[in-house]
Amino acid sequence: MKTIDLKGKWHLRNRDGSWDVPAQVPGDTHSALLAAKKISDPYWGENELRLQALHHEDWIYEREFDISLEWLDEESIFLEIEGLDTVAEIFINGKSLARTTNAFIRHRFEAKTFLLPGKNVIRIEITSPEKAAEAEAKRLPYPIPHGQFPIQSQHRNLLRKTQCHSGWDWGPCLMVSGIEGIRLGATSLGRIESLQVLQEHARPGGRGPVTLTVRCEVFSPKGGESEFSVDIDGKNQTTRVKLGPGLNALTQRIEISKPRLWWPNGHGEQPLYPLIVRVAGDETSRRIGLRTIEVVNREDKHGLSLEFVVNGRAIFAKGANWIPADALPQRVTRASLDDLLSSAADAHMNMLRVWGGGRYESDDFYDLCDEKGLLVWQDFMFSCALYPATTAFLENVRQEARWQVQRLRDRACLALWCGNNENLGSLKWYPESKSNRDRYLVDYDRLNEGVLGAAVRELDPSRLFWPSSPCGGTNDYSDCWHDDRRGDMHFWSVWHEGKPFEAYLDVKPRFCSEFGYQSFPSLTSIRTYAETDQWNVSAPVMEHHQRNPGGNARITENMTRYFRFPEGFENFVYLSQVQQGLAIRTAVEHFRRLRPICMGALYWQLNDMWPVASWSSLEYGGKWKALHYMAKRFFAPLLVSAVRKKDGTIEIWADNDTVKTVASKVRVRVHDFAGKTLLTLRFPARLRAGTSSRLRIFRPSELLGTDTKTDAIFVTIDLTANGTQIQNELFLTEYKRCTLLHPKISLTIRGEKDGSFVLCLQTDAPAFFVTLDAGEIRGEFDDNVLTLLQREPKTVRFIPKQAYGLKKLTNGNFRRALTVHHLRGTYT
Ligand code: BMA
Repeated sequence: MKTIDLKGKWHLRNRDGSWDVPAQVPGDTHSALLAAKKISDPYWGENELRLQALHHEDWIYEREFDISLEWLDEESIFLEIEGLDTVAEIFINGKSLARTTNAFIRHRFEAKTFLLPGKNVIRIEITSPEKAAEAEAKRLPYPIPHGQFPIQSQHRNLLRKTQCHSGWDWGPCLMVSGIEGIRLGATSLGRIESLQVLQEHARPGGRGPVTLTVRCEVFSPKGGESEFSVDIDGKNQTTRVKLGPGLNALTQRIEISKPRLWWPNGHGEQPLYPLIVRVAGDETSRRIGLRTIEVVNREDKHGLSLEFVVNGRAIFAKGANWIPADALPQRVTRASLDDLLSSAADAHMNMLRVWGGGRYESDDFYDLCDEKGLLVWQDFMFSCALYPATTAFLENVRQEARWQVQRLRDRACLALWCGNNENLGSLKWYPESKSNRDRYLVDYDRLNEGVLGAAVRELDPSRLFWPSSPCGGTNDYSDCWHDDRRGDMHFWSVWHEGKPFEAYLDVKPRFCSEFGYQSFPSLTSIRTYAETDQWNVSAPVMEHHQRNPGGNARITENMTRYFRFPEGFENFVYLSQVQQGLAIRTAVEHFRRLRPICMGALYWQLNDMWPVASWSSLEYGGKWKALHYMAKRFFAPLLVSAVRKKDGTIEIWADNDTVKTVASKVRVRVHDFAGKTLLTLRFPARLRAGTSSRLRIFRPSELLGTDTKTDAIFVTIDLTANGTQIQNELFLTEYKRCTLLHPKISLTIRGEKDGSFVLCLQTDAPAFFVTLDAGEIRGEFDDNVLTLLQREPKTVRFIPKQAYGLKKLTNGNFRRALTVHHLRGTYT
């Protein structure tokens, strides 16, 4: 097959021609206007508000291309276009070729009769998304409501585009339009339309061979004969096939006798076998990870389980929710995705949920998840809204679902399909659906089971279609937001209902797919959107970069619950991150202790799409917040934790998420705030693989004696195994009640040959949440947010990200950029 790639330079203009700028494809309208200096940075200050008028513009993309006479001899010439966002009409040489209404479909349109030898012009007219959505709303027989966020474009649920472009409680309202991929193909014999690679494991998780069934659909304009070859694992298998006009289904089976299995991060390696299929002069490739994956969804004495089993091994899912990496799609690169996903893997995550208000991610994203062992919980792109069930809408979604399932089903990382985010629960949000639940529930079911579920059952039957997140299981239409017994749970009582962190301990989710707590991004990030005169939590720009109404007040109020109020903006920002980390640590440690009742903890949310106060652990640009450093510890394969129960007893727990039994030594120490160790207890602990175990229960008097108060001490727990030590700590009352000494922290820095810096930290009094920040210098510490004790120096390493435009980083400029914060430093 011959192809002409039409990516590259295009022209973009609005309908009246008042804007006419060069544009990139792949790319988006706003990025093109920004590059041409026609608009100001949408992320700075309150600029976003001034850009809302753009949403009423229609956009016209145009470019020229050449077609040779030889091309026109081919039987079929087609235009392939992907990620055309959203309501558009495509013209070639002034004649209308097609109309599209879905950004999530790859289209192929026959175009031969539109083309001329020599110069041709392609023009794509995109209707203003806001106007298109309004027009759809007018056509509806009854209103279909959707969630409202502070800055919101209306009726986004009527358009098949990234739902959060219309504004979210962490995202700007930038209704971008654009194109992701576009090319022409020409063939006389045929082209590959779809591929599916099924795996049969002789012994799941065992050493037996794996048989692959390669199914290929080939479209041939008029039929003919071809070779059909499959290459994998050094083998080639070729047959001769006859193609009839139209779609042809071809199959080959091929055996891999000594398979190397693909495992989620932390459980083993991620070997990927390149597979190449060639037929009818066309070629396509995949990288196949050999593994079985099941979702166990069983009634048991606790309710209904939700557990991922890979190669026969139950996996505790550790991870977070993923949102689009940038509000301006053009800015997302493979490198920026790699950076975010590497950070996820470094924090021992093994699963990400591609959340339904975003987009089906790019091939780069799934390639990287395959490589890093990050399982993907894949939502269909429907979120926090009701959706129409008109014939046209359902047909549009049917094509989308079929395309996306076919596109992603061979991915090793793909773990499950989920119908939507919170749509079931949202039936209870709107007056319309509260007063006529039947009508909206029927619509919901037509779309969800009738279209999405049906597509999965037909095209990817081995994977579970999970109806919604959260959900109590197939055929359960109840609102299970507060039900911790069944399926997956979104537990939001701590953030959205303002309950204390301890409320996490009151639930026993089977799988917690959302729970979150907000913080501010670092000063480095704040500097990219606010002048220093705005560096105040209730200044207009700081409020603008907070999309959850009441969010800044909640962060502030909670600080008064646990901490002495921090002085100054810098301390406030730092403490907001510590607070967020503590909230999520409380939840995750608890969920891991609940194993095997609970088998997954995906916090809300991994990343940000612009610089903003949010629930993310990685701020926009990828810098780690305190939470991400804490996640690296609370998601680590070995975890030791302590918890104070309501009756005052103190429990010590360990979770072994490795595949081997671990012999460990545990040391529990009680210290006063001057740093004196009042008590030391040591005991061995055998930790069975894949289990969580309670190692000890202490009555308060056993640790405190009879006259020590809870505000006079803190507890450290060290667990030593396989030559390494992990540490955790427990306060027995709120931090604000404890009289902390002012520690003097000293720091030495040594530059290493490999460009990293080794830092050694020492203190003269206990210091808590000691957090290093390298400011503008991109990179991460291998450990951070530390507890420091006298005579127990800690060494950490800073690894700069050379790939991110770093010039010369010396000891001197590293030291100058470095700041150190700790809890006692936040007040005088
Ligand atoms: C959820 C998500 C998002 C939202 C987040 C924070 O439940 O599904 O829609 O952004 O909470 O409120």
